[in-house]
Amino acid sequence: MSLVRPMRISFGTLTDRDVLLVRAQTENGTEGWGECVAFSAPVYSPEYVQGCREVIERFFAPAILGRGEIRAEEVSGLLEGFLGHQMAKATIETALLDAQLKENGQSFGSYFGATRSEVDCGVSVGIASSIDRLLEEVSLYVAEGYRRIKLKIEPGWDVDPVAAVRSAWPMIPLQVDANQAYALSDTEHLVRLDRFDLLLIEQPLNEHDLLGHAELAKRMQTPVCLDETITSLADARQAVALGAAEIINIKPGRVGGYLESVRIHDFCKESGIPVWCGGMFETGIGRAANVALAALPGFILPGDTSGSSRYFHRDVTQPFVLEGGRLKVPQGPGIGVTVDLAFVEEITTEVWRIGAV
Ligand code: NPG
Repeated sequence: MSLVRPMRISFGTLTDRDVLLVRAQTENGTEGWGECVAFSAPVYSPEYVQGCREVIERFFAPAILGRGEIRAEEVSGLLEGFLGHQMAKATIETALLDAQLKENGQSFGSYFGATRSEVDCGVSVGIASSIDRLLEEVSLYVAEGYRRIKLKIEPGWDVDPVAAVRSAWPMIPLQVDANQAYALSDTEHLVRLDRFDLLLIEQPLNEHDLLGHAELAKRMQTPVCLDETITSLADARQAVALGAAEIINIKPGRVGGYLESVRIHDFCKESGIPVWCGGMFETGIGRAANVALAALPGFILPGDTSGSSRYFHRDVTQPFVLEGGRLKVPQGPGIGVTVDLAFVEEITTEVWRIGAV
């Protein structure tokens, strides 16, 4: 699906998304959907669409099928022997959870422990061709009612664009995301961002550089938030213990699913670490589940849970539309949104059938 507004960041420009969807069916014929957040190329994480497809078909499906009805809660244990591949694992777990909750008549939000019926929404803005263009784009989002703006930064595109946005909107909640584009030796430069009253700086350094993030966190006033580094609850515990993460972006695909996301949320809530829900340009399928997760009490910062119109001309579910800068948490069973099967079929390029379907 092609993106309405492409996103340029330090590792390239994303103009479209090749979306891998898993449609699971229980013995009773109930269907569940899972959306894989991997991109076509392994640029954000080592996972990519065709790799996820392969690992699911070759390893995960055989480990799960043939065991009778298994519960979504058992998926991570059954797949534990296979290393990594969190996004592919999350896809399977989510599809099974959707089917399971549909059979029980329970929504994702109620199952996760959501305490809100709507969530505050933020939007992520890519690197623009000029500061004027950036201001134009941000003003569109502000007019749409977004409650927080996130600007992508990289060396050469940081202090000036942030200063321009801050001076145009002195009060707007603002944060920046570097997607690992800096080194610890850039600390003095990054400290110049402190005067813009930012909510956070996200993943400034390499994903493996926990000690670097801990050092930077000591030297910057702006809170350091981790994204790519956190692929599990264990990572979150370590990062918090080291002082490398003062805030965590929870992306369910990156951490192996919604169940691990809830565990990370619970740990962070107990530890006084704010969390927010990240985005991976999900269609309405993944977005519905993200919005449900973002309704948990520890998600105190607005997420990258933008309206469908930020991403696609037409969504594969009913579109998510912002009202007063918020999205409503779906209340129906499972993900709580209906998949437009005819449209999905129309845009499908490949289908794999696994098991007795
Ligand atoms: O709103 O879904 C969204 C996208 C939010 O910026 C976003 N995603 O690093 O968090 C990120 C990021 C991203 C952008 C990741 C482009 C990979 C490529």
